Amino acid sequence: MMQDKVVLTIAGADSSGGAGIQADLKVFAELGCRGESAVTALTLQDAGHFQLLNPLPAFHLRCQLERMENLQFDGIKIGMLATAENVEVVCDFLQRRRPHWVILDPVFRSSTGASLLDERGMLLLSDELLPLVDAVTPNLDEAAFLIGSPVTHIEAMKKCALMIWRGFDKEAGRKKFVVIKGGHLPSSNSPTDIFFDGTTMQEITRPRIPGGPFHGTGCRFSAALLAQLVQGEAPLTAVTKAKEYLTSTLSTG
Ligand code: PXL
Repeated sequence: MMQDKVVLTIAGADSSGGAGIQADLKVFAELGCRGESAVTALTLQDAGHFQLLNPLPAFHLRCQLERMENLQFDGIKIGMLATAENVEVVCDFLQRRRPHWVILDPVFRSSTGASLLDERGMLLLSDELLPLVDAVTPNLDEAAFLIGSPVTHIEAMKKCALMIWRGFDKEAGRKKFVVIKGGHLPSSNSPTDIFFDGTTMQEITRPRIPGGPFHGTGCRFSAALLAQLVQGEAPLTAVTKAKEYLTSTLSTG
């Protein structure tokens, strides 16, 4: 397969392979992109258990990114950052180099409840990093943190999408958008995600994939979304195609 688009993931390494860097690189390859990576932290985990988190020193992350000065990226995906210092490094990097698409998956906790970003990091991500990116893909808890109030139903998700969108720096030539993932909405067999790009507010409802919850779903969704965007899909189509990709890979294992 031709892999002419080059994408970078900045994220944690997952020893179980289901989330983080390992998952992102698999998705990029499956969807026809060449993936590069910069590691922010090492994790030790296996099915359902999060055992250890070792953030990398920010200097190490900075060096990894500096080594990529000569590569041309079509897109960047930002996942788990672990520390405020790593958030600062990524902000610096984006001030100097920003490809057409930068997606932020604001990872705060693992599905098993472990903290994946320190408190100052969460604030910095919200205040400094989020305005710079082109798209953000929070789940309900992450969305609630970003706006400072609970998000528990569809109308609240729409209001939240609008508030988050208003927090983006508006930049000529960039079509920024928000996707709020409703997978944790109570008792829904067909969860709804909300898409908002400043003009279109769209509900996207799909049947829940049987057999879940699945580890690393959020990582794989945002990686697939980036792959679609850099290959020229419009944002809303990219979101629906990324969801279809997830459904097909999760249901086939
Ligand atoms: O899904 C959140 C996530 C992101 N990145 C890494 C992870 C996890 C969850 O465990 O380990 C590296």
